[in-house]
Amino acid sequence: MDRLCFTVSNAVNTGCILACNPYNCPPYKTVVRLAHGYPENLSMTTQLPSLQQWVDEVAARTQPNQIHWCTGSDIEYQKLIDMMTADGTLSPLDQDEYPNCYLHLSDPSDVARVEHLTFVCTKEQEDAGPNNNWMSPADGHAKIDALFEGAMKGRTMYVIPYCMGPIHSPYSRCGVEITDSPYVVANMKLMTRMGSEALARIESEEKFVKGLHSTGDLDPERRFIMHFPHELSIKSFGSGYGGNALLGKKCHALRIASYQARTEGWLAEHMLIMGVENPDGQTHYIACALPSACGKTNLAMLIPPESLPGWKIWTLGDDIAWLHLDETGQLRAINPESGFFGVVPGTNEKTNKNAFDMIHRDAIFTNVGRTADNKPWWEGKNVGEPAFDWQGQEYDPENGPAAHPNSRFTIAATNNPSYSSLSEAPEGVPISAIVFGGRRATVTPLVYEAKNWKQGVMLGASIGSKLTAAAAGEVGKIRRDPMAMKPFCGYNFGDYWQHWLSFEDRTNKLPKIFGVNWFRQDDDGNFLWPGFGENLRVLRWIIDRCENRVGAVESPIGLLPEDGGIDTTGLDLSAEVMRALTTVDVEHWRTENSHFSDYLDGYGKHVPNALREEQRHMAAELEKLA
Ligand code: SAT
Ligand code: MN
Repeated sequence: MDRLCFTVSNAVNTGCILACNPYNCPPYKTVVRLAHGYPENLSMTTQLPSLQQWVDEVAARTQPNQIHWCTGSDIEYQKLIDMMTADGTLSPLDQDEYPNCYLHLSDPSDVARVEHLTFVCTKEQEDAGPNNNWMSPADGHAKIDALFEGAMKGRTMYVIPYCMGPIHSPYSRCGVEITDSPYVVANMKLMTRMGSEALARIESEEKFVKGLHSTGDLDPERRFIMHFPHELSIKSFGSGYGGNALLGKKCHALRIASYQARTEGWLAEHMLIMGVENPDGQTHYIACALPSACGKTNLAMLIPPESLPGWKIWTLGDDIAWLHLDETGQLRAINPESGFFGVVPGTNEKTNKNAFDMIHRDAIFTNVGRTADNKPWWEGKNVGEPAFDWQGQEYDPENGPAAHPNSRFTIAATNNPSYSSLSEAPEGVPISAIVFGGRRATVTPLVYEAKNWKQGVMLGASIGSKLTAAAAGEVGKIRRDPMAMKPFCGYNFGDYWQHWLSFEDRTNKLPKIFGVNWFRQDDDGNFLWPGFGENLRVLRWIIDRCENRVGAVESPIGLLPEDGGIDTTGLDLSAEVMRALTTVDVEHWRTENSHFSDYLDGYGKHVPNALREEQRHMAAELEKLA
């Protein structure tokens, strides 16, 4: 059972106790505001002087035609959609089969995150760490402020107050994004709790992350995404793409929040959150980190295969988790977002039926193709034929795929058939297991378990994965992506690993940590594991391990499934393949360990001793088997 109810101290949700909230936030001040809630609110202001002053300063610099304070109402959303439809920013799709769905085609140079143009601006470079591009705050401001001069002339400046996380959760944090893009406003409406209620909380707390965004002229030479963690501020110029422009998402909820989380004692992670309910009605909550475009959305919405009757999956989030210890020492998760910004290609009835059904209404599609009868089309849809590609040209396979590989859908989380109403629980859900994964053709087993928290932190820190189309760059190259946070940790990774390790000193109830890899391939490039719904078999093993129901085999990298430990009934998988998926290749792992050691060297004195000791211990254990 997964409803708005919870057990406070138990990692297993065994049923509904009471929909009470032990973490009640203090009541917010009631703010009387003339235009509060009006859809037409060009004159609306705030009673928070620091916010008003910032808005005035931005307006003076960017010189917009008008200022619109967003209420977050449905009427406001519809007006924006109508306006963008009229000016061609959006095209309505076939409203019979895709009611309330629209297509946006972006500038061809603006289709992914731009990591090389993304900076963390701290006083000392080593605070940002080798994992980030760095600029001093003074240089960062100077560089980007120059671009903002007069940038909103002739445009409307939108002020978007938003809350990341349930509006009354003490774990939530607020921000205000100023943007000149109505597309960003519409996406923020689907992805966050934005508008009047968020503004009321901001006015009460008097603390918020400041995010300033302009699409500028989309010139890649005049594009920067700057973060100022010490000032809790973000400035983004020259891109309209999700991860660069929806500032509540990667910029706030990961880069700035990871910095905030370190100082406040929690974790902001690139993780999905899902509930796995067994046939007895017990639900375990799992947080799983996978790099961008490695299937977090598919896993979070998994549909159990027929061979596992009675199991259910509940989705709380597909991208970001904020993890806190409660007063009993239990790790709890909230999803700061309230919508999905998912990869479209490959989504079909088989791979992700929930997503496939869900995106048939109320969705904004970005950079997919279209059929002749105006339905969205993408590679792997398995229905219809493309007539136009993602650049609006007549489809010609010579020009590449019809949908851009990083084309996306944006949709409110409540549209998901497997939506968990616990997504709104202020206290979040208790986490039974943390899972780290990557996209690796070799080396990493299908699943393995860390023997303890320290080994688990090393497991997460040593994740490597093939680059995907979610970031501009060399697709397919393996890179280290610790905790799937390489593009998103707002401070020095060495200090971040130390922060992770420190949780062990604060509680004895930490969840177990696991590694997964759905992407092992044979010499001919065929995937060894069927993936998708069948991944539930692996989750079941993980839960059985959490419940001490099954044994495991010791190895230098952690604990592996015993023969037959993962139920493969009904799968066409030979014992030999299963063994290949669940054994440690000592030579591969010696190389892997040595690469990881070199990688740690790059973080110098910031590498925690405990992490270095774990790495050396694994090397010694592997040596014994060599
Ligand atoms: O960065 S986005 O949020 O646009 C998508 C991703 O890469 O995870
Ligand atoms: Mn992501």
